[in-house]
Amino acid sequence: MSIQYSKEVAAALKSGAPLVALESTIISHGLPRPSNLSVAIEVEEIVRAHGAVPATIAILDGVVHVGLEADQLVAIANRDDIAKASIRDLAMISAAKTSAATTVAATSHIAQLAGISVFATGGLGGVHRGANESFDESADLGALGKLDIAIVCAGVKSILDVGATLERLETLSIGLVGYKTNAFPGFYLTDSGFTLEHRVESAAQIAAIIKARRELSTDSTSLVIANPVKVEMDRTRHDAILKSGLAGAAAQGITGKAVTPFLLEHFHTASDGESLKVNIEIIKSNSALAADIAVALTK
Ligand code: PSU
Ligand code: MN
Repeated sequence: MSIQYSKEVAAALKSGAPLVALESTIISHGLPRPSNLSVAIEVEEIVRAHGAVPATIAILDGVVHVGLEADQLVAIANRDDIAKASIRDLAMISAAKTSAATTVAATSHIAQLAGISVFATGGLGGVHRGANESFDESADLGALGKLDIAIVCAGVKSILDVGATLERLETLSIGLVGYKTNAFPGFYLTDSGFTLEHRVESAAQIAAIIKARRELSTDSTSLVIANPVKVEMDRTRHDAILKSGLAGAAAQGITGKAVTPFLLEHFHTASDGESLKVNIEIIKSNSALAADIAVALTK
């Protein structure tokens, strides 16, 4: 696989400057236009303001990019031919010289290849409701069970089966800590109702955990840092929209990789942008914390 680094990322890799990987599925399939582009740009700025270098990852015309130049970020946000790629799709997209945004799984895979160890996203993929029948479990979990990345997220989306996802994280030996919280966040909600065993208060503490993982060789799987959003969605509204979204997906026969984008879009439309506002806050806050962790790791 040919990998191309942006000028900024290439320089950072050379000098050992702190780097933060960013995914592109959120840009192409998770946020509506035109806010997707402005958020992508703003998130990169936040990472820089916190002293790290952003590496947004995507495939354009068969080339795997680690770090996007300005026009490439525009392409990912606005082009209509951007597929959604998980790890298993990478080779096909690359060989066919087509384009794709990368999920948490695919972004983690490429970040590890590039030697980047900290990643910021919105919410992880997980076990879907009804997975006992559909077997729909995101490839994000399997990927985090075999790659070493420290990923900052706001938990998993409430559209998923949160309890089952937590069980799978445990089975796969994926590390899990709450940032200034004892409650596993539910993406749009600050508390999913599930309690966390480990809580940390600072980026320095997270960096110490990452170093201890290396020393103890428990770094053959990933570390999830759950960072709850400060202002959550209205709960009653959230629950109603979730219900109508799940019913809509079932009625329209939405399955496979289309499920997550469908439900996110439903939330954004049905909440008149309230969920979008929360979603954007989540990505910004996670990027800032990821940058702080990357910087702390260099100390
Ligand atoms: N969280 C968001 N927005 C997103 C996603 C997660 O807030 O768009 C994306 C991520 O790229 C994640 C993917 O890896 O959804 C999971 O998709 P699936 O459930 O099909 O594995
Ligand atoms: Mn799925």
